[in-house]
Amino acid sequence: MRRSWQFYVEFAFGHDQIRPVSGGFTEFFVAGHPVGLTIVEALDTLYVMGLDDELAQGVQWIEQNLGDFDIDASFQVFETNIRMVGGLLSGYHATGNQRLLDLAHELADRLLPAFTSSPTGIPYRFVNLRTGAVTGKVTFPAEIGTYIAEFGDLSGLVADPKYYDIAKAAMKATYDRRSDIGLLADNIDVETGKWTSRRATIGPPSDSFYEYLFDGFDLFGDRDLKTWYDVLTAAILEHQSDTSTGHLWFQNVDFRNGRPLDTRQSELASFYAGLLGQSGHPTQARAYHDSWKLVHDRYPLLPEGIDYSTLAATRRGNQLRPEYVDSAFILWLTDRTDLWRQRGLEHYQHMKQYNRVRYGYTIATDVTTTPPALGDFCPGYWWSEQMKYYFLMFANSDRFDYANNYLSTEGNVLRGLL
Ligand code: DMJ
Repeated sequence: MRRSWQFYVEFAFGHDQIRPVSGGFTEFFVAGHPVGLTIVEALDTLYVMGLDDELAQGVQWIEQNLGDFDIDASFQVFETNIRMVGGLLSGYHATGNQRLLDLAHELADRLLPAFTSSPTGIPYRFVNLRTGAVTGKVTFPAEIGTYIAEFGDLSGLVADPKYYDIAKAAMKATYDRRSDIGLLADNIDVETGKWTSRRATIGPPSDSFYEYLFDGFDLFGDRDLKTWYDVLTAAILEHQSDTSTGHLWFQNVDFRNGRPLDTRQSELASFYAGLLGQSGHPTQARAYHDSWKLVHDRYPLLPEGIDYSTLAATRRGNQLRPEYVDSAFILWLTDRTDLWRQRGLEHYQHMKQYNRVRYGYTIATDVTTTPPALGDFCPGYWWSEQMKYYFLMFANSDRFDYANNYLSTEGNVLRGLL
């Protein structure tokens, strides 16, 4: 982490992401409008690791350069929330620096038109941070329902319930449109509230909708969210579980009748093992993580997508993804079985062996070759997610409450920093 940070500072400081092979950089939200994404993502990871000089350097850059978010450009509401609002909030929890909270507050305010200008309460996908103009009227469950952790935390910190309420209303508007068998489809029109697809999936673009129903209950004790989570999860377990290969997978089905559609599974869906474990389904959690372990045994790095009937890679790259070790970390926190640390260690060792390049860690473009072919890009979440999970599993950190904590979908610690 320290080595990668130093290269980021040397070659890309203030830009959203480093290109760790060439020493270049790239922006995540809008070309020409860097917002220091890597710095914001890294703050609480630097804190738990005790990298206090690097943390101070990052906070100083924010104080000196992130004056406000008065930017005349369209930002993706979901990504801005989980990465920037969440990163600033976890940075605030780590440091107590009021400027970080003020920036999170201001940015959340600039996202609000996505919700308030929607006739259904389901947010538009993009908002111009200066003008509040919205675009993107077909959206997805994850982009509708991944706000309650950050917005709820903000509501508590600034004593204004409106952020929590607006996030919960968007989730309810989606939950209320579940099918008769209790499933959600994965595309919906913001303005009409009508589904524009029939596919139910636990992977993207639905994944973190389910995560934040449970998380909203976990963080705020909201029983409505727990009921909605339980109803949708019961339907998923009934209609989407597929053990025909001898291993547990979650098939994509028609949300109206449960008819199987295909056996494709995104790597991002591996997060679901952790969610099942957290929410009282340990048997399925173990079985689903075991299924992904089979994939991990076959490829040096997990492919972005597989067909689980054959384990063939349907998408050959790997965007330096954290989900497998995210689940291992959550499951280890849940039951402290050492198996999960072994899986985390193996994931880490493979990353060190295959993804490490001159100026940090990079994505792979093809995991089916030996060694994997690499790209030239380190995503922001790498700084917030897997580096924190690996570290916390082995560090016995005195800056993290292992018994009472909350990590967001982006790995931002919103409860449990000591
Ligand atoms: C992260 O930005 C978050 O975990 C999000 O919920 C989806 N996945 C990416 C990383 O793969």
